[in-house]
Amino acid sequence: MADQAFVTLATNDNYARGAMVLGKSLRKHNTTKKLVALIGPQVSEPSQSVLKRIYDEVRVVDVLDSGDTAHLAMMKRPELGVTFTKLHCWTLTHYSKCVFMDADTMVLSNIDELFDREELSAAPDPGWPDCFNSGVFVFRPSVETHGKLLQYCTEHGSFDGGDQGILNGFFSNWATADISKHLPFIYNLSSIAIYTYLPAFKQYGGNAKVVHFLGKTKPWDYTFDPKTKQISGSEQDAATHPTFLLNWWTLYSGDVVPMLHEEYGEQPFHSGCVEFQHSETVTFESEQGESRSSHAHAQASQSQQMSSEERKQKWEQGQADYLGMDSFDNIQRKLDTFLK
Ligand SMILES: [Mn+2]
Repeated sequence: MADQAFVTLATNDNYARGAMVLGKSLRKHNTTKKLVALIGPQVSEPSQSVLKRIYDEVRVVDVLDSGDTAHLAMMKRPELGVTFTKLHCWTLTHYSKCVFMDADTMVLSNIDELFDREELSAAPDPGWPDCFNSGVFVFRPSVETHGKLLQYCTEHGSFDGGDQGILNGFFSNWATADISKHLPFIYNLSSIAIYTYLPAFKQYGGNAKVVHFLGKTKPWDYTFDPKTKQISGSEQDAATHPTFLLNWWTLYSGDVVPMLHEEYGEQPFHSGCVEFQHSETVTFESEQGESRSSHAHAQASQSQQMSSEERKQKWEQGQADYLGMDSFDNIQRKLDTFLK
């Protein structure tokens, strides 16, 4: 149906990658619905181009620029910036019904049957099951509802600081009013639940239709070697099921990374895949040739003052420190330690 759509949100290039994988997973499972991505103004041009190849509609939402009620709401509650961007999905009134999905979700089968449900349908949150998890929900775009939600935001704020608190406050009878609005947990299976109730996961997990990578560490925070299918990095967070993570990386490295390469062209970028990092750096080294060593020392000392978080951001913006910390020699050394 042309007037029904899956909608997601990406406010930066990392979440954009999640959105790319989500969109690809929906296409792979032959959805008949439209795909819409709401993006923040920070999403880079090449990422926008890839999203446009996967999604029917990519819409830049800049609440700061909007000059309307959303902007006013934002001025009263500046801490809810991303939330206001998400609530923007209610303004997509050229669709009669939508399913919102977080960019850190991925579908494992066709889920078009969710459009048989009514607003607001969602699955229980594993942390507090009388609240719904706002990573996957069915809604009806409406300017009126959007206005009421914004008003609710300014009056009550969010009890958890994000959209889930607001939506649970606004649709407050979800837990008790209508059981048909309770989506089965398999439509929003968070990896956290696997560890909190393993026997249930063993019993029902095989039927999972949507996996939600809840928690701090997202799939794109890892590093993947497409040859060996090894996922590495992020020791602190074991809450992700390895099979789901591998599904994500297989789709990302096979279907999304080639598109990113096409859109970035000569511009370097950090794909997160070991072999791509390697070949990009080789290309750069052969181009830059001799000028490398003369700058290497100064650059190296400069980059040591940068935190690893800053450095990661630089990578993602395509500003790798090729002459210093991210030089071929250093990356080669790192790769060698993995290969041992
Ligand atoms: Mn999420």
